[in-house]
Amino acid sequence: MSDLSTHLSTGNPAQQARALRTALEDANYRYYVLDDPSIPDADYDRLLRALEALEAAHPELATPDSPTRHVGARPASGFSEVRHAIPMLSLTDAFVDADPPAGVDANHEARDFVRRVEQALGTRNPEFSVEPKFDGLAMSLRYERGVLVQGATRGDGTVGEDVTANVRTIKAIPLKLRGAGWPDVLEVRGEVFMPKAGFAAWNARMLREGGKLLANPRNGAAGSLRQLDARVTAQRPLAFYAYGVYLPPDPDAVIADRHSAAMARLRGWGFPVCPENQIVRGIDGCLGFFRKIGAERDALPYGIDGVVYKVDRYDQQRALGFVARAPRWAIAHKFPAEEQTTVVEAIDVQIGRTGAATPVARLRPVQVAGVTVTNATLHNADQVARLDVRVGDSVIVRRAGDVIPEIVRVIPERRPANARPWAMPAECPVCGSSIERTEGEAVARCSGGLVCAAQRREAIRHFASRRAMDIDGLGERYIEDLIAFEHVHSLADLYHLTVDDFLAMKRRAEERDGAVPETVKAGRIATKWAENLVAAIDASKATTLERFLFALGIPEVGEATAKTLARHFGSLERIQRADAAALSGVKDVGAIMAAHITAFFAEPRNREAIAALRAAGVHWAEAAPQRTAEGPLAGQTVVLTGALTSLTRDAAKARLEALGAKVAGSVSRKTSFVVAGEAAGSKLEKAMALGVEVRSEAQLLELLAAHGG
Ligand code: D41
Repeated sequence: MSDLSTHLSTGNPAQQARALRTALEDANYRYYVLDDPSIPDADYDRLLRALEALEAAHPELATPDSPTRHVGARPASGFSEVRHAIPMLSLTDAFVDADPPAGVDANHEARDFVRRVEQALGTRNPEFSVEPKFDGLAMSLRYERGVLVQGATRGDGTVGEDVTANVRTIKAIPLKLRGAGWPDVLEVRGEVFMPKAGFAAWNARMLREGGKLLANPRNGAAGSLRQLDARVTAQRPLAFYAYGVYLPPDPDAVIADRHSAAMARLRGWGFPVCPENQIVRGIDGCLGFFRKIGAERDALPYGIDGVVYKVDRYDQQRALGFVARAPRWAIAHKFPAEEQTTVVEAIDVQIGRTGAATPVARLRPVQVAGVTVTNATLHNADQVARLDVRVGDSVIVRRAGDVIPEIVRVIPERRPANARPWAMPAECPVCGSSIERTEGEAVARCSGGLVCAAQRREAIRHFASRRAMDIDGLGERYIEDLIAFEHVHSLADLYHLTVDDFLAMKRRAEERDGAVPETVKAGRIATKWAENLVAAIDASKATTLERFLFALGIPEVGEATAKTLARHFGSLERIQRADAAALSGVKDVGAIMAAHITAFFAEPRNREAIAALRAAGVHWAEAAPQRTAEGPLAGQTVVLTGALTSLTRDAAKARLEALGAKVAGSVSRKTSFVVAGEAAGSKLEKAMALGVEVRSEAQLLELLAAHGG
């Protein structure tokens, strides 16, 4: 902070203004270009306000390149046209062929591009600069004697719109160049975009304040730049990456002998350049980058719709030249579309473990992002009503990363005349019990409980699963067959299964699936298998209260809650006796969860099931109640997602819990932060959508180290 006070108080006003500007420019450079912030945001704001005050008191000190200009100028009456000194070219697309002819690879368009380049240059495996293709708005920035004088949209490539006032508000764009050696006139081309986190935060704020939501980050960027009042643009979280440079008026003048070296010089002058950019050789290098970025796509902080391959050497670019308005030396290799249209053939209801009735759209099979999609979840009846999806509708389906396919919207023009609105059936399609919906809850549930075969199957499957009772070797397939052939009707039945039961089940399953000849050897192997299973079931009887609680499958009670309840109450009897008020007093247990827990234990069939399990020998050590979590991270809820590289997920969980943090399986508004490992998917998306803080594996390790964990 001594630095800050020095800027504020030393020298005459002109010297003070210069010192403040330098400090602010350095802070912007460290933040946006080096991705290595040097001062806290609060200090930055203080410096900025000091400079604003100084410029207001001494208008003669204000300059067009002052960092205070990042906050926006007065409204303009419209945008004037700008003729680009050097035309802005377009990029040819190469698509992934979802259905290539026999013997042809899906990436044949990209291969053809590289082959043409190699033929024209007479070289094999030339060097390519490869870059993500940002989904934003192309921009041309003109600098004269190192000062930003104009920002223009691409328009038709020849004439664009003058959006200088808006561009000045983007802090990632330097108003003044750093360093030395830049030419008198410089045009930098790049993409203005809205990072995913900024988009999510913006929409979260709009939801709170009742403002207008942005449809997606791309529209967010385009709409923000089209604001007539730059003060509005200044509020929007926009960013910029440079991807091209020209020295007007000569289209062939260069600042280096190759594209990558030119980008490195731009970086030194203060322009953000994407850190993912790489140099590769030939088609194998290009496709390697395409696959790498494709795998990292969901975890990248900005939206991309493909990658761009550019011949790196400028002499080779010149030799290749142009076709129409597009360079022959570059191509955009686009990711397969994440959205497709198809038809809803039926809407079924699936019954889950807790009876939750989930509508599922059965779709005419369609390829989306390289995978055949036949089902899309509709979540609940409200979602069906919101979308107004009907059987027979044409719909747009979306599949992003490893996320479950979803219906984005209906195409109303293609609705058949006889399509009727969908309603949740009154009766369970599996057991015929009534489907009921509690006030204030989005889900409807089959009231059949364990009478319902679907709920029974899911409940037993859940009970035996690894994170619950962990019955080794008793996979889903066997459980289905045990239920189908009526060896198991209840949870406790699992503990009465004999070797003969398993052998009988196996025989019937083999008959059903087409008989396998019975040999003496196969018979011995089968007996050993059945003995192992019976032993595994026996071993699972010794468990813990938290596992048992989780295994019971109480609605809303996940692993983390089961653990909290077990710790808090110490015994099953105390949990059973707790009323809704006592339960709601437990950390992270809300009113709805408390109601589910009391309702579960109030149900005689559930109490009988528990008694039967204990009678069969299921047991655990009970403990004294432990009312509060302790440790430096007490009260924090953390979600781990994606692959961690330096430690296993279980190890990370154990270390966090040792420090008092709770590790939960799903993201909610109550999540303190999400740790995103490699290829993090839907949980990361959800965190960003909810505005929950996201930390990297490196930050997690720092946190653990800081607390000696
Ligand atoms: O990320 C992008 N959207 C991107 C766009 C990129 N990384 N590189 C690009 N390179 C060019 C050339 C090769 C013509 C300088 C581009 C674009 N053009 C472009 N964006 C919109 C139209 C053209």
